[in-house]
Amino acid sequence: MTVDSPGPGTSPRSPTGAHMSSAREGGGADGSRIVNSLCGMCATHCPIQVEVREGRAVWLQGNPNDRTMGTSLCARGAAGLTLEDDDERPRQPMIRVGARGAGQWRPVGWDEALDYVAGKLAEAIGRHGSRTVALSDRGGHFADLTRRFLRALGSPNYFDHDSSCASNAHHAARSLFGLGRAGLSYDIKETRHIVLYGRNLVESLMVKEVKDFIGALGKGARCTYIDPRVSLTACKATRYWQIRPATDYALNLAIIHEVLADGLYDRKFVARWVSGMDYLAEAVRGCTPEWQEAHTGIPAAELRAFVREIAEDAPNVIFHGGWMTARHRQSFYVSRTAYILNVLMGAIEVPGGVVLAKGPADLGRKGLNRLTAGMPEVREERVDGAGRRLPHIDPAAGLLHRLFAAMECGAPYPITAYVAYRHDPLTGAPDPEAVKRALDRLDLLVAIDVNYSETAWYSDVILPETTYLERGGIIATLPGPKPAFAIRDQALAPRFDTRPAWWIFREVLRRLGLGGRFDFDGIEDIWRHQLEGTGVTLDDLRAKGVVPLAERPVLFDREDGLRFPTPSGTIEMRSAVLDKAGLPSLAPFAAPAELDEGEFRLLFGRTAVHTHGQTMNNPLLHDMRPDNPVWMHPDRAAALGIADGDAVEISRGGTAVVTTVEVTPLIHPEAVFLFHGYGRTVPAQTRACGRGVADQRLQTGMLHTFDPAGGGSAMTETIVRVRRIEVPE
Ligand SMILES: Nc1nc2c(c(=O)[nH]1)N[C@H]1C(S)=C(S)[C@@H](COP(=O)(O)OP(=O)(O)OC[C@H]3O[C@@H](n4cnc5c(=O)[nH]c(N)nc54)[C@H](O)[C@@H]3O)O[C@H]1N2
Ligand SMILES: Nc1nc2c(c(=O)[nH]1)N[C@H]1C(S)=C(S)[C@@H](COP(=O)(O)OP(=O)(O)OC[C@H]3O[C@@H](n4cnc5c(=O)[nH]c(N)nc54)[C@H](O)[C@@H]3O)O[C@H]1N2
Ligand code: SF4
Ligand SMILES: [Mo]
Repeated sequence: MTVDSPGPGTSPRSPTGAHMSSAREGGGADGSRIVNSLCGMCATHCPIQVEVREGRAVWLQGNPNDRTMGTSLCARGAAGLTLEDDDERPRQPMIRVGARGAGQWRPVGWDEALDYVAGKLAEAIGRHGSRTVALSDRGGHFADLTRRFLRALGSPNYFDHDSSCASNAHHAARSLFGLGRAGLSYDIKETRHIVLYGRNLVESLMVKEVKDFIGALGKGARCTYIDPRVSLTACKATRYWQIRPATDYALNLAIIHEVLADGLYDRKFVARWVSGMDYLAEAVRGCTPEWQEAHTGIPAAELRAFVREIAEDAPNVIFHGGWMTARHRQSFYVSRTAYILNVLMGAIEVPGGVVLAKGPADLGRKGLNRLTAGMPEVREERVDGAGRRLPHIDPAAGLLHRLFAAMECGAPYPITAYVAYRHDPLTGAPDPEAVKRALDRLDLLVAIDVNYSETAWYSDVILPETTYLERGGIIATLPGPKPAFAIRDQALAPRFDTRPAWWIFREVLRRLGLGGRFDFDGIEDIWRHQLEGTGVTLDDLRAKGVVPLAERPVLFDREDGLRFPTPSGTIEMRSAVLDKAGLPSLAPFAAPAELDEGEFRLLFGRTAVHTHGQTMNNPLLHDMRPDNPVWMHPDRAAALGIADGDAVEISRGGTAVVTTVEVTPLIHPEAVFLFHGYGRTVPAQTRACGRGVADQRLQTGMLHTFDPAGGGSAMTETIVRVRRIEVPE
């Protein structure tokens, strides 16, 4: 039997784990065994080891075969054990019986659930063609599987979550280098100075990156951290600027102005690789340190001192292009100018700077066989226009908010069936009521999730996936200066009547008569297909968990070895693709609107112990941080008669939420701040339901407000009002 192709009647966890063929023996003397896998508590997918005893996971740790990772895990990674033990998750397929969102369900077997889904899909495709089916997922390492499913169906409408995440940074990188965000990595370990714009990397974290960052600081590296809020990363920084929200672009234009005025840039690198320097000089004309001070609140003299300092540390410096990056209308240009500063510093393809990610082909090796290869090409235009009507938007990710717009108005063509896989748009997209209005137009909404997500609770069918510890996943390529293959192996038998996604997709396709387009027997069969010809064996990969494809980080020759796939082959200060889209490569800075007394800009971010909304009901993590009081500056609180701990109403238009207030100077006076993910509404999540408040619910009217150049939802343009309220004892 293959590892996790659960046949009919797969039983709950066998106390011996005896029916699992993936078990490698020889762990502890007590019969325990170690399974190498990938964490699933956030989308970073850190390499881990699972110690399994008598069919139960008893210990999780980082996989020390990955040297940077060592045995470390973050709090969320460790809480994989409590996810496993949690009964408050979907335990079998369910079909909705009441109104959407009413929470009335009929538990069904897999055959009935899959027949229902396939029947509805067949109807939708019969009426509108395959393109009427859309699917969104969390993107990243395993998206090759979901893309295969959509290709097999014949629909172009694959979306990842990125329009509410890294879309602006991704498109900024593409417009400059021709490479997406993932095509660039940061050599934080060796850097001498790292500049972070709201990139809260010790809290909004990836384990390896935190270790590199703390290690670099220990060796004397400097960190300049810029954020309207004192985050944990601000506390580690050597310089902190409490910038006025949504003004980082003015700051960057002024830094570039100084670098050009004082001739502090790497002339040799720029002459070899860069085009459009005249355009850049024109874009920063008049953007002096004094000019930016009026917008950002950062003293001109401090900016000048910073520029001198970082130029001394160049080229081993990093201006981080951001990840989530403050989500305002010009955050694309914040990212673009941060990337430009790396170029001016000559910090490209040098130790301690920005290093181009390498794939197997760059090392003269064969990469994984792609699951999408061999599938018929889908020529139909995407419903969001990405790549064609919107030439500057990457069609590999799409713009999810444009999908919802199309769903709602039926144009350019109808979307009538939608699968949310490993994705919870009712938490992750702004304005859930607006998203629901779009979802209400569907004939079929399916959620494939391990939790009762907000979207799952609103869907027609919930197909519960086995947890990451209970399933094998497709092999991933981890790109970077030292690329690697990594595997998620199955550690445990499923506790409940759940199935891995590859099995679900295959069974749906079979029912649609498309089984020939996904004819794998099991996950091992998929693994063997992926690895064929790569020179890496499945046994080796399972024994180590991660197999690097190079001995040490690879750096290309900066004279002749760099390739930038832009139209001109250069690093384009003026982007030909943006020109084609009719967008400026560097727009004039647009100052944020002044706010009234009582108005605040609503900012948000992550806490180190939760992943978005998905861990809110995790017993361990819920206890660590069960709710999210709103942060407010003491001066503003005093003016509004608000004291620490008071109950307040936060409102926008007709939407209002009630929470308590944390009065703190750690937040800029113009803003209030909430941790994201709270305010769950699913009653089946008894711990999290109703605890804390949801920032996305306050983002009313913002679903279709986005940065036109980067496509990212402009969520931090949300202005709210706050007032004190009396709560009855
Ligand atoms: N207002 C506001 N909106 C935001 C943000 C914010 O801070 N504020 N953050 C934005 C960012 S950066 C992002 S990345 C997005 C994230 O938005 P999402 O991608 O929707 O969030 P995730 O928490 O990563 O997980 C999505 C779903 O995957 C499920 N899941 C987890 N593991 C598995 C699994 O193994 N199998 C399956 N099938 N499902 C699984 C979870 O239960 C969850 O329901 O939200 C964005 N939206
Ligand atoms: N623990 C944990 N770690 C995670 C995740 C998680 O859910 N939990 N999610 C992962 C994901 S998907 C992502 S995208 C990353 C996100 O990682 P980051 O991009 O670091 O994102 P956030 O946590 O959203 O942090 C946003 C910060 O931006 C600040 N900010 C708001 N407005 C402005 C502004 O105008 N200018 C500046 N300079 N700063 C501003 C906010 O105050 C906040 O501190 O984290 C990843 N890591
Ligand atoms: S950062 Fe934490 S939760 Fe995310 S994959 Fe790594 S250990 Fe797991
Ligand atoms: Mo994200």
